[in-house]
Amino acid sequence: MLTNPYLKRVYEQTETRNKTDREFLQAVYEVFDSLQPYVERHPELEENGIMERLVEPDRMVSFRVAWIDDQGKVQVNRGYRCQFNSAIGPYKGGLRFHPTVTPSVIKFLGFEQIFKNSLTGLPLGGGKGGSDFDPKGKSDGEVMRFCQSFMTELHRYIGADVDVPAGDIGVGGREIGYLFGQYKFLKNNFTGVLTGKGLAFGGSLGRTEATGYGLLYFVDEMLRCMKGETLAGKVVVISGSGNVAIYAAQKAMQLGAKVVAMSDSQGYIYDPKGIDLAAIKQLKEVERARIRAYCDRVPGAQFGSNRSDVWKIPCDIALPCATQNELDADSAKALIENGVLAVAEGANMPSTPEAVELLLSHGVLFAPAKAANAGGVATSGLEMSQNSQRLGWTFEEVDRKLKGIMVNIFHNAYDASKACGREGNLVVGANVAGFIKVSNAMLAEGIF
Ligand code: NDP
Ligand code: 2IT
Repeated sequence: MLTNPYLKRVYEQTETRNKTDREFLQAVYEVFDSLQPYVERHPELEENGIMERLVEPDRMVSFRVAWIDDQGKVQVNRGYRCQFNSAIGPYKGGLRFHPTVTPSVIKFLGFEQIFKNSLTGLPLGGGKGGSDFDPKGKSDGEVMRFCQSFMTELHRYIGADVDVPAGDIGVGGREIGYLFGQYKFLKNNFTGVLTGKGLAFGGSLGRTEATGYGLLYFVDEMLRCMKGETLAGKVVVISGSGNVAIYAAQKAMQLGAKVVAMSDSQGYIYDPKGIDLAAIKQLKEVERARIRAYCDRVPGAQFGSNRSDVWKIPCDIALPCATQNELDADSAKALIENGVLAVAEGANMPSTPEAVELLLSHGVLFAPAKAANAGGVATSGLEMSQNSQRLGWTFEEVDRKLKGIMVNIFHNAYDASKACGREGNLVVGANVAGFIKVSNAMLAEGIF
């Protein structure tokens, strides 16, 4: 509960100003709650209005995206870019194309990104963008025309040293390619303005795998340091079957775990012998099909149409890798009853506050998104470095750096939790560790 008068006052102002922005308020509340002991010891934060400034984005643009579908009909979507905070580097964060995208979703993601990017140790500010466009069921031509139109407006606001977007839900290699092409065409300028690019035009080896791999490097270190355990022989359940979920599954298997379930928005599959990842990749990366089809191809697998039932499958490690608020109190209870050892968030804010509370109070190791899924943006930062150098590093070099960054993030969050008297609470640790660097930079840079 918020008891600190300064944080309480700023939170109430934020509520008044963002009345209907449920996800954004949820993200702000969690960060403020974690920061109470730190804010109490640092009166200069209130004196300099740090929290008031932190919750108000530097700017947020909203724009019309008109495009022509395959029937020749004009379609209109809404696009957004939220440039939240640039205290420690150029704005950096993904673009999400999904029908559920609203200003609240973009602001919550942009706000989380500030602290996540700070935790990577790289000079990256926080931002996010996207559109309510749904790439599902669209032809490549339609996706291209949408991306071109989206970039026709977005290009005014971004740049390699200003704001560097990347992928998120619904934005993968195909979309980044079209967006990059249009930026280059409009500006007549070949620059690292987006990350997650194809390898032929400035992309980094390892970026595709980075979020999922990074998540498992974090889990591996957390298990080792907090429980003296490893991933070998552990049973893992993963929600989602997109970019993050697939490479989380791949690394979990490489580290000796057995992944028995994955999902999409239409349901989940349970394969007690262990998921055949090649079949998932074929379905999701090549055919863009529904996960249900896995059961037609792999004997012995079962399908369930209620996607949240995936958390009822007994497991040692649960990795929510789909979307926000997908793991609620009932799901947390089911996981706890089945003896789950750790929950680590590959998605952004996938666990509801009630679920987080239950997991922590039952001694489940809990790795919060802004620490555990930071490997994606960290590797985007490495892509930016390679672009600036006009060099490309080997997969091994990128992967080694990614692992080092994830191990560091775990220790920084763990040490910060200890310093706050909440040892092992990585929610508190990650929020405090991410915040300190950003607030120190804001204090040094003056008021604006
Ligand atoms: P993808 O678009 O590749 O995959 C998204 C997956 O989540 C799909 O399986 C999708 O199912 C499912 N999903 C999406 N929306 C919903 C919903 N409303 N309900 C249920 N399932 C849903 O996205 P990513 O893998 O890139 O992103 C997944 C999560 O990870 C997001 O929270 C994102 O913000 C976060 N993240 C991504 C990073 C990255 O580098 N890509 C970095 C850090 C975090 P379906 O296909 O049926 O829609
Ligand atoms: O949520 C995230 O960190 C991302 N979608 C990745 C952002 C990035 O800039 O690579």
